[in-house]
Amino acid sequence: MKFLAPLAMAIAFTSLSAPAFAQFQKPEDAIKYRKAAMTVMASHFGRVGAMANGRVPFDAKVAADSSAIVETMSRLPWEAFGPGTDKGGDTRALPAIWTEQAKFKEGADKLQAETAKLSAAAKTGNLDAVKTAFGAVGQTCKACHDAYQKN
Ligand code: ASC
Repeated sequence: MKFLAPLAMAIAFTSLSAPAFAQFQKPEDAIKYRKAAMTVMASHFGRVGAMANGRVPFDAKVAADSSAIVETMSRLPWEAFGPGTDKGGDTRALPAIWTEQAKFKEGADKLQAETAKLSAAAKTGNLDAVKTAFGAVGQTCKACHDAYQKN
């Protein structure tokens, strides 16, 4: 099996050095990918929200695990907004994403910063800290959705 190693390395290197969006064969694949990341993020954010809003009892481990998933997911959607992925699938992404790339990236960066704070807060096991960080993440979600997502 040793002879496979150079091949595996070549494949790994090629995929790492290619532009990030090149991994998607067609726009529909990118659209599905970014929506899947958003779906997982929203599901786990919702679990934290249920605790932050007192709808379910606070469970520090569930909050920490879900917040860590939210943080990880918040890094994923962006490479799937590459050129040409504004259409070609079922998407509510607005054209402004591609005409305001710097501003869109600011929003993406802000989300990642705020979800990192949520994850850090959840690790402390302090519900008040989770509530504060949850609110900040929610506002960040909303600001971008208001600007860049069709209702
Ligand atoms: C969620 C979710 C969003 C955000 C947003 C916050 O749980 O799915 O899109 O929070 O509603 O305002």
